[in-house]
Amino acid sequence: MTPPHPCCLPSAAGGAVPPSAPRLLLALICLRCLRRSKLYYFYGRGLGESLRFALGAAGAEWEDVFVRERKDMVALLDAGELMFEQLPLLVMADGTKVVQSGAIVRYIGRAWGMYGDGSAEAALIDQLLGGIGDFGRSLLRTLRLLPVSPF
Ligand SMILES: N[C@@H](CCC(=O)N[C@@H](CS)C(=O)NCC(=O)O)C(=O)O
Repeated sequence: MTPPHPCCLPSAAGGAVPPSAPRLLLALICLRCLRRSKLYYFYGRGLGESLRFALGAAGAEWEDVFVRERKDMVALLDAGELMFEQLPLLVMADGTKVVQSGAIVRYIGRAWGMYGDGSAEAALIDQLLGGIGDFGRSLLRTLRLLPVSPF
């Protein structure tokens, strides 16, 4: 995982464009960052990791933007970037913004032609994603990292 560029910090201006003049200048001269999609998530694997795998499998160029401090999350919230006030958030180089990890992974699949050929194959992929999600949650319950159902 590469460390984020200083110009990739989330901001009240909409995440991709930092508000202060020095940062704005940095973003303008940082072509590497401008050309890349950005995945905003907390500093950890969590719901971001499967998206990183998907972006990696797609051969995408992206920047991990780690939200490390409360003020960075507040800046994203205040900018109205988070439809459900949660991360992850994917901001594509063309400006497309997607939240909800399931929607993001499917978006990546469609955008990079990895979502099968036709609705039957897409349904097969959806079933696999659903099953993998269930397996992950069972594992977390076994490790007592998620509450166990009383039933
Ligand atoms: N259904 C959402 C869940 C997202 C979610 O729970 N995000 C957590 C981090 S893993 C979050 O942003 N928590 C901050 C908060 O709720 O204030 C998804 O799959 O993206």
